[in-house]
Amino acid sequence: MASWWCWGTTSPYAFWAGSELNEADLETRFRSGDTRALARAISLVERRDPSVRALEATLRPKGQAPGVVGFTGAPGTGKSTLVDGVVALLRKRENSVAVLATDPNSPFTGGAILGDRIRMQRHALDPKVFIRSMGARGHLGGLSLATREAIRLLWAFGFDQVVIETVGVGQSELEVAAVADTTVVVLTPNLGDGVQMIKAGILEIADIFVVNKADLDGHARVVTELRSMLSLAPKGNWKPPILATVAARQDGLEDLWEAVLAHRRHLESSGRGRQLAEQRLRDETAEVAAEIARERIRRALADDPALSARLLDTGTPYGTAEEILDRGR
Ligand SMILES: Nc1nc2c(ncn2[C@@H]2O[C@H](COP(=O)(O)OP(=O)(O)OP(=O)(O)O)[C@@H](O)[C@H]2O)c(=O)[nH]1
Ligand SMILES: [Mg+2]
Repeated sequence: MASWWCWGTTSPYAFWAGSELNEADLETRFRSGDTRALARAISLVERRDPSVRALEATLRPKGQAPGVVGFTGAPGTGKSTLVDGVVALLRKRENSVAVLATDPNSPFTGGAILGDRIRMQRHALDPKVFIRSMGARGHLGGLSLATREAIRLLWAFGFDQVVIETVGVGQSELEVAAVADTTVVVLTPNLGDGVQMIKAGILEIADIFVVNKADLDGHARVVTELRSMLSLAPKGNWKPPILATVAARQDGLEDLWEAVLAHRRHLESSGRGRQLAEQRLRDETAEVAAEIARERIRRALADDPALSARLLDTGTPYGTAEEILDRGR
């Protein structure tokens, strides 16, 4: 099937996603381990294409969920370089690994090549490594929902580990914390006025701090300031460790991964991991419900000019929304 034909037959995005698979093929090829089918499914999720709901029902994850670790921090702190090193380390340990580079301010990428993928180029030919960029500009809460669904697809596909890199702007740090089991906050010695520059909210989401670029001046100062700042934080069961790395030389990565594993053990033994997973499922269900409701209301207003006219006349969005939802499907 020529890809231009997809424009008229399936979702127009099928063309953009660079795939000429139909939905039945997609499922079969996904199951057979074809990474192009996985990439296509993630494109559907990224665009919030409703056809993915059917796919989700058939591609139920099995077995052990992959460990999900998220890296966040200001632009240029070395997140991609760290992730590249972590991928290399995991491959040495025979783990398969998927990397999602998420940017809430980018348009849908459709998997297009971003700088992050170039930085991780050395893994491009490894069939046990899957690297994918995701964006969600213009979609309300779209990125965390899309990322969660993408993680579920990666789970169904059989990946052992999922690593997420989020560009540290706006709400994205909080979004990564909402989907990852372990959140690594990456800082550097170039922190301007020091640790006070750290944005509000970031201390709370960090399970592990990495002060990268330990080869640069000012590194020790950042570590000391961070340590004293953390000593003031309320004591929880988990005390976030502060690690030094030189990602550019792959220094400190073994310790970083050991800290991730220690945090996972903590999640497991304290029962916190299970609580978080349950909470995430509840949140996700609420987000999906909102998405379905929005779609239904938009469709009802488009299909029913009388209702639309009444809404304009009465100016009662709340009542109109309830009326549409009460109608059922
Ligand atoms: N001196 C030094 N430079 C580093 C180190 N790690 C990374 N860099 C450099 O820092 C720059 C930014 O690295 P990236 O890995 O792209 O940083 P990032 O956080 O992914 O950047 P964004 O994705 O744009 O937010 C690159 O030029 C890296 O080579 C390090 O440990 N020391
Ligand atoms: Mg990056």
